[in-house]
Amino acid sequence: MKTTQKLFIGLLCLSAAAALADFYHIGSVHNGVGQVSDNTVSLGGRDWRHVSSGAQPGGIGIGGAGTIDHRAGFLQAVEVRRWDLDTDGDGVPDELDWDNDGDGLSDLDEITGAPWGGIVTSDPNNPDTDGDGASDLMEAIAGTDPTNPDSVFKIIHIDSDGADAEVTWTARGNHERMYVVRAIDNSYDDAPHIVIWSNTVPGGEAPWFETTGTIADPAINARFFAIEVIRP
Ligand SMILES: [Ca+2]
Ligand SMILES: [Ca+2]
Ligand SMILES: [Ca+2]
Ligand SMILES: [Ca+2]
Repeated sequence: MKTTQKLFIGLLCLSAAAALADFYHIGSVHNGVGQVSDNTVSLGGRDWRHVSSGAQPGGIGIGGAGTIDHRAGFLQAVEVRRWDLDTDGDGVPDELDWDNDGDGLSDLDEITGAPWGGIVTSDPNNPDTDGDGASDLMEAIAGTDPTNPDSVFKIIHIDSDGADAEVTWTARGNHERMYVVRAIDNSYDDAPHIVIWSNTVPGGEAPWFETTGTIADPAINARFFAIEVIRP
């Protein structure tokens, strides 16, 4: 937790410097603990407000070389031009929102790309960075690329293979995800809920291990299929 807080503080310090350079949307990454001041400050013909963090490490510490480091209070000096910006419209301004776009992934996870092992990063102000219909959180769970609209979890083929029905979907190989294939006989009255197969899928190449999964369903009735992906 301390590591996370320190990272936020570093970002806010950068934001304070950026404010002097006529920066509009600053400090949009926050730990969600602080508060916005009621006091407005006019600077350069614009209004700014202070944002504080309630979870910063406080007090005075001793540095590695025996120097004294002040750790408390400096965040009070951060001034924010767009204190009222609320990307996802949930009533919590971005400065205090741990998840600006409301996609279920924290701002920190999105700007570091931690859910994807740092291979790519997603946009903390866009719930579906690549616009493929799968939210950034869904792509994190499925292990697909949030910046590539061609990389998305879906059924791509249902066909007959002799007497069997063959179902194929886009999968993450290397046994990194669990897939559950569900089916139900020809009916519009219920969602597919009968589990007919579940396992991991091998194959693919690093870093994405993109491949396909295929199962053959020997049932003789017409069926609807659904695939579920589980991130261990
Ligand atoms: Ca988010
Ligand atoms: Ca996002
Ligand atoms: Ca997407
Ligand atoms: Ca994608």
